This record gives sequence, C-alpha cells and structure tokens, in this order.
Amino acid sequence: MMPNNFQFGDKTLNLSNAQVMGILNVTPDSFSDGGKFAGLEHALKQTEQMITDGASLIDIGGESTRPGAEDVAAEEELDRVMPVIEAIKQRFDVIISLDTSKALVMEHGIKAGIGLINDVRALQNEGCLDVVAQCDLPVCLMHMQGMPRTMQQNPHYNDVITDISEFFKQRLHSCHQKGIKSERVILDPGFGFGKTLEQNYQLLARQQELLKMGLPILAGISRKSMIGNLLGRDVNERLAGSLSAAVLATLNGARIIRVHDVKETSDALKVVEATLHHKNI
Ligand code: 8Y7
Repeated sequence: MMPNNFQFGDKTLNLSNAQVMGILNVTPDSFSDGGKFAGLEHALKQTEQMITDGASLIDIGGESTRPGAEDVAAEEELDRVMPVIEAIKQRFDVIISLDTSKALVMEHGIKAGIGLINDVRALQNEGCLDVVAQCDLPVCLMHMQGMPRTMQQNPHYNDVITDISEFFKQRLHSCHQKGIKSERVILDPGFGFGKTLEQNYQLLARQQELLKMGLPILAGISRKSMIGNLLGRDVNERLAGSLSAAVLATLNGARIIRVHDVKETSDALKVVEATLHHKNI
C-alpha cells in the first residue's frame, strides 16, 4: 500500500487528496507565458497567487523542454532559477519543486532548500543519480521517448503502458543500485514527451495501470498539444480542455497535477475529491 503522507524535505503532503503543482516558468522562451514571468518580481507575484489559489507545490524550471527546444547551459539555468528559489524560500511556506535534468543545478537547489527534484530525463544525465543519492528528497522520474529537440518526429511503442512501465522499472533499478529507495520516488508518464495524440490519449485512458508500480503518479497535461491539437485551440484557449484532462488524470490515479491554471484546477479537483470520498465507503 502506498502511504498517504509523503515527505518533501521538511514538509509533508497528504497525497490521499490530489495536490496541485503550479508551474512557474523562468525561461525567456516559455511557450505559453511568452517569458513574461522572467522578472523576479513577477515570479514572486505569480507564486503568491498560485499559493492563494491552492497550489501546494511550485514547479520552477529554467530549461525549456517544449518540443524542438535547444539545450541550456548549466550556468544559464542556475542564473534563471536560483534567485527565484531563494526569494520564494524567504517569503513563502510552499514546497519548491525544481524542474531540472542537470546534476549541478540539482545540487544548488538542494542546498537552497527545495522539496522535490522534478527530472523530465529521469536522472539519466551524468551525476544525477549520485546527487540524488546523497540527499533525502523525493524525486519525480518522468518518461520521455527520445530527446526534446526530436521527440515528436516519430514516436513508437509496442504498447504504451507496457513500454513506459518497463522504462520505470529500469530507472528504479538504477536508483536502487545507488541507494535511492522507491519510497521517495514519484512516477510521471510524461504526457507529450515523445507521444502522438493517440498515444497520449491511450495513456490517459489507461493511466491507472501504472498504479501497479505502487508509487504516486504525477501528471502534467496543462495546455499541452494533446489538448490544443485535438480542439484546434491556441495555447491560451485550452483551459476547459486542460481541466477535463486534470479531472480524468485524477480519476485515473494521479496524486499530483502539474498546471498553469491553479485556481480553476483546484476547484475542479475539489469537486472530484468530494465525489470520490463517497466511493468505496
Ligand atoms: C512536464 C514536466 C514539463 C510533465 C513533469 C509543459 C517540466 C512542458 N512537462 N514535468 N515539465 N511532467 N514532471 O508543457 O508532464 O509544461 S514542460
């Protein structure tokens, strides 16, 4: 059985209720915010608003991983994320999730007091397993097929759930070899990361099969192409689609939902939770 209480550094979250993770992009090219949160003041206002609106985690990322994006140097990523992490730590009592795939950035973030390492490359880059092994923070291992620059070119799966489960097993094995226990691992199927529209919806439909791994699931679908391409909607017109996806991901077992629209998602998930409360009792 999965424990309900999950430790994020010095903070505990009860994952028996779905939790909202608010996205704070600090990339100049972030695709849906147009880089307008690049400034520290704006990032802090955005953070405060997301906390008020119901986010229990704030995910800070300084590397764009949108399809086609180029790599960012570690120094540049540190320059983008560290001032924001430090300022948030000073002012707010919220769990900071650091979206990075670089060992050096993880190391700095850990020292600054983050509560979660969110790695879309699932600790496959050099040094990441070692850095995570030396701390006791949780880590989110996300599935991606290929690399951001080319991942949408020709994704292929024998079976999307089987293949993703296999990937998780391999990554968990590597974690265990370094002494990173499963108890601090969160799994994420990686919607949109090397997946066609069909594959993304099959994944959402069958997401609960991943619960067999016995670990909490995080899902990020907010404003993604699987919404936009299905509906023919620009990135700023994807709220209703994103909310539907957040509800479905929660019904299908996700415990943390990564979103741009925190207020609306928190409301939607409260309605889901109030209903689910009456099941199995
Ligand atoms: C995800 C993510 C992104 C996701 C996790 C976007 C950083 C692309 N997507 N991290 N990051 N899961 N764990 O559209 O789905 O937000 S970036």
